Amino acid sequence: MQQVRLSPVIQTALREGRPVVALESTIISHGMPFPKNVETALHVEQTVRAAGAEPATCAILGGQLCAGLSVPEIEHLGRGGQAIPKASRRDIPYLASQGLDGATTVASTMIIAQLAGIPVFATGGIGGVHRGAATTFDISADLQELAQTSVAVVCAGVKSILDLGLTLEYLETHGVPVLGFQTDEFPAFYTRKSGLPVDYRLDSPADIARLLRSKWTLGLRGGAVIANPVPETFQMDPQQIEAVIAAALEDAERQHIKGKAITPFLLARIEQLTGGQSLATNIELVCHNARLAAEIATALAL
Ligand code: PSU
Ligand code: MN
Repeated sequence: MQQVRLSPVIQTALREGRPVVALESTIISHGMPFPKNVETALHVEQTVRAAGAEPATCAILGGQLCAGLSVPEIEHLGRGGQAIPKASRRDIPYLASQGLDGATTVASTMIIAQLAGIPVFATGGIGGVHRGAATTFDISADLQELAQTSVAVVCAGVKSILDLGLTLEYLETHGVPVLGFQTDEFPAFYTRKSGLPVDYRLDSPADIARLLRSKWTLGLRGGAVIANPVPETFQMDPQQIEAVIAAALEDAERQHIKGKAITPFLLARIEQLTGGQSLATNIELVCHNARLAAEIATALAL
C-alpha cells in the first residue's frame, strides 16, 4: 500500500521539484464554523497558488493519508465538522485500520507532509503547553512532533489559551528552533506581541530557507517554528482578547472539558464571545502565513 495518496497535481509538482505547501484540516473541521471553514480553506489554497506554490491540504479519507484534496473533499471535511474525528499522531493507526476519515492536526499533518516529501507547512496556530499543565499534563502532541519530524511550520505564534512561556521552554528542551519572521518577539496569534523573545529573528524567506537547509543537511532532524505575526490592521485589542480567553477558560473548567476536546471548545467559545471578530482575524492570519510558507518553499526549491 502506498503510504500517502498524492493528488495528481501534487505528485507532478513534487516530481518536478516545484514548491509545495502542506495545509492542515483540523482547522477546517474543528477550528471554524461551516461554511466559513470551507471558504477559508479554498481561499488559503488560492493564496498559496498566487504566491507560486501548490497547496497540499492534508487529511485522512477512508483510512488513507492524503496530501492534496479535491474541492468536494474539502467540502466534506467542512460540512462534517465535529463528526469528522480530530486526528493527531495517536489516532492515525485506528482511523487507517478502520478505513475512517480524520481531520489532521499540526502533528499528523507534519507526519503526512514528511512522508510525502513536503518540508513546509502553513497553519494558524500550533498547539502547546496548556495553562495549568503542571497538574493536567496537557501538552499538545504538536510539540513532540516538532521535536522529531522534519517539517517547518509557519504559524502566527500560540494563542494565550496556552502557556506561551512553558511552550517555548518545551520547544527549547526538544531542540526546536523558534524563528521570528521580521520580529524579535514571539507573537500571540490574535496579537503581534507576547513579551517573550523568539530564538532568532530572520527577515527574508531566503534566510529562513537557508537555516532549514543547514539544519537538515547537518542531520539535525525535527521541525522549526516560523512565527509570523498577524498583520497590524487585523490585530485584536490585547486586553479585550485576554478577557475573552479568561472567560472561555472558565467555561471550559466549569463544563469539565478535557483532552482533545479542549482546544476546539476554546476556539468556538472565543469566537462566540467576540461576535465573530476573532474569526475574521484568524482567517487573515492563516492567509498571511500561507503566503510566507509559499515564499519559503520557493526559496527551498531553488
Ligand atoms: N490552535 C489554533 N487553531 C487550531 C488548532 C490549534 O489556534 O485550529 C488546532 C490545530 O490543528 C492544532 C490542534 O494542531 O488544534 C492542537 O490540538 P491539541 O491541543 O488537542 O493538540
Ligand atoms: Mn491536549
